[in-house]
Amino acid sequence: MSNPELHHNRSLSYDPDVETVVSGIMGGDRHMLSRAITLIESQRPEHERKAHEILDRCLAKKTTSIRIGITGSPGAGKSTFIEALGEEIINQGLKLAVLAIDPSSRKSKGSILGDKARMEKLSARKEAFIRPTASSGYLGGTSPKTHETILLCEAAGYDVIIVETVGVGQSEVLIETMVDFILLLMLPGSGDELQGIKRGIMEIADAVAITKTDGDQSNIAGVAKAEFTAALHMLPAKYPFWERRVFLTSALTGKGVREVWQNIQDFFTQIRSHNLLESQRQKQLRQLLYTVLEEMLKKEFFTDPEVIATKESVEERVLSAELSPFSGAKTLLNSFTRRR
Ligand SMILES: Nc1nc2c(ncn2[C@@H]2O[C@H](COP(=O)(O)OP(=O)(O)O)[C@@H](O)[C@H]2O)c(=O)[nH]1
Ligand SMILES: [Mg+2]
Repeated sequence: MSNPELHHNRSLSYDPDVETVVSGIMGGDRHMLSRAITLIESQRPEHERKAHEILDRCLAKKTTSIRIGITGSPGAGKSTFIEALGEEIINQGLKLAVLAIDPSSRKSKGSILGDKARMEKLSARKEAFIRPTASSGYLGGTSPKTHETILLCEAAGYDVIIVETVGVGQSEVLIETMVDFILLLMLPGSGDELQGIKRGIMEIADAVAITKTDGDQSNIAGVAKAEFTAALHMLPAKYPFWERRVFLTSALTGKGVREVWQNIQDFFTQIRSHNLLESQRQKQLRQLLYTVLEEMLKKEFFTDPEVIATKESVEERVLSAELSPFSGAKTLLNSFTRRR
């Protein structure tokens, strides 16, 4: 059983029922948790059905966790920082789940292994569950499936859940719908970027950590800190009770890591004392409901035989200006609803 691939194949042929998976998850069996996540990620309808049965059952166990999103450019040091932060967290006696989402993993499986290797020490701890996930085509890698995975991890008793995501374009808006605290990681030399694309991410960040401030980077790090602090002050406050701070950190030396964890804990103390955590979670669930509904509708629509049969001719008529895009869309929608 030394060959992991062999083990993998054998475990696939073993197909436990919903009951077994659910009680496994709730009993802290990480193999059952992994299996359920694989079902969630599967595109096969019978897997999806089973996954949702499992999820429904798991929701019965009302649990809350500290949900943290860690975002930043590729190479900013996210995985390495999570390894350091994770040590801090589990040393406090907490159970930690890390959902590491790497958009590049679509192309090469290597980067998934790379991330897991970067969190090698954490992977070895029984208090930590690390799940590298392919991004399945979503910007930044987060999808409704990530949210479902978070819910499963909560049922499995994880106290803290970290989602690692790449901050590109709209993805951070999605991450905001599933975590409570967003930590933005920036390289010390990246102050110039403040003018441009990072603004969107800055707006949703609850704290900023400047990474790799060890060795030669120490000098420019101080400048970067001042720049980021000033930039944060220009942005409208996310919460009236929360002042966003900038930390100088190094995952290599451990500098600033404890302070960041303290800051995150302070945030949760505050948001709980303002009774906002519960309402925030409800807002997130409502958003998830409609995001998933939209996806389901789209899928139903585009796989509908009537729509498929009509699509080409409608498209031709629109392209030859015989039909406006609006009338074309209406025609297609009618062919979809007529049969219902
Ligand atoms: N000097 C230094 N290098 C770091 C630090 N954190 C990460 N790195 C290096 O930066 C590279 C990218 O790190 P990684 O965690 O994979 O970044 P990610 O793509 O944001 O997850 C790796 O080669 C790390 O060894 C740090 O605190 N100090
Ligand atoms: Mg990474």
